[in-house]
Amino acid sequence: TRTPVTVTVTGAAGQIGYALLFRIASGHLLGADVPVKLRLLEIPQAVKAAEGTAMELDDCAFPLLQGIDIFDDATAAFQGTNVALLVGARPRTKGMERGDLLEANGGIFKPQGEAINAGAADDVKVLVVGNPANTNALIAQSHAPDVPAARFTAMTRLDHNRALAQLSKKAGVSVADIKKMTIWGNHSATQYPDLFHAEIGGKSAAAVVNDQKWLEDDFIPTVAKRGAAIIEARGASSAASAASAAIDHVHTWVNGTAEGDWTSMAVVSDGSYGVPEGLISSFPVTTKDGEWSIVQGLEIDEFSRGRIDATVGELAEERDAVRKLGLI
Ligand code: NAX
Repeated sequence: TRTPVTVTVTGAAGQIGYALLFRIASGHLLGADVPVKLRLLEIPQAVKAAEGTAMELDDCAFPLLQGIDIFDDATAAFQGTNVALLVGARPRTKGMERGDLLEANGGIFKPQGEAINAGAADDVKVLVVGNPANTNALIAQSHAPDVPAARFTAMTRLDHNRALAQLSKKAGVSVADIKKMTIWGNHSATQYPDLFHAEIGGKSAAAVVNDQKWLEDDFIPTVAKRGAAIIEARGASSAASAASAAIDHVHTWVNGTAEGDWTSMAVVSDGSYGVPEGLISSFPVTTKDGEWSIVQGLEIDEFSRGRIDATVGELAEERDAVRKLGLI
């Protein structure tokens, strides 16, 4: 049998945590033959609720689940962790300015970065889900100098999956027939879902659909504002779909992308496609043997260039704001 993989989940008592933990424990994160040990991090007030979720995990009698430990201290929670899912974050509340939001999250992601630096396993992989995800990942990464920057990623896989779903409906094809979808930039309303490089049956999806008005006025805003539409309909923010995307992100990172396809991950920029070095921005990436690389050599037309520049510009502003606050 394989050695167990230790997975730390923050915000474990929240709604994404509730949808995520059962799938990790049942083997969907890493594989049906990989035993897991869970370490859950919560704030003190939510530890009891996390204990309730742990009771339910016990009651599922998952054969792969080799233990659950619950913490309210980040240093302890990240001790020996191989996969860190940073879900817990400070949500924006009424009257909060962007600076306040970034500062409040800096108070969470700076110590978590330090804790990962101090105690995580050498092969640690980090996925930040908690918003503003890209910039929270940047904060954590900048406080973990001993961990390669490439190990800190943020989630745009939900946006990627939303884009697949919208395109599949429009084109009347299965999501499995769509390859090379890309989300560029920030996990925010400025993100750019790119249909020019996406393919249906080997042809550009934009050409197959051949409807620029739909692409600009319907597809892009529907994908970018889907989170708000879910809140409006469900009365609560996306949870099961976000958890499913987190599972997909890590599963792809660990197990590799398929030949002839890629995925979307927010990763530290090396300057590719004019994205300033060091920003954590979503790119088309392939993965192999547990490492990602940015797909190179794509031609970017004027329309895509404008969209990419806008979302990357927002990321640069967020970076400047957290730098000014002394958070990076
Ligand atoms: P919930 O409010 O249900 O749960 C968050 C949990 O985090 C709470 O239990 C809270 O006690 C805990 N928490 C807060 N501070 C913590 C800390 N310092 N350490 C450990 N735990 C802490 O939110 P939920 O719906 O689960 O969403 C979690 C985060 O995901 C939010 O920031 C949300 O904006 C973000 N999302 C990101 C998405 C993405 O695609 N990147 C999509 C879904 C989601 O909106």
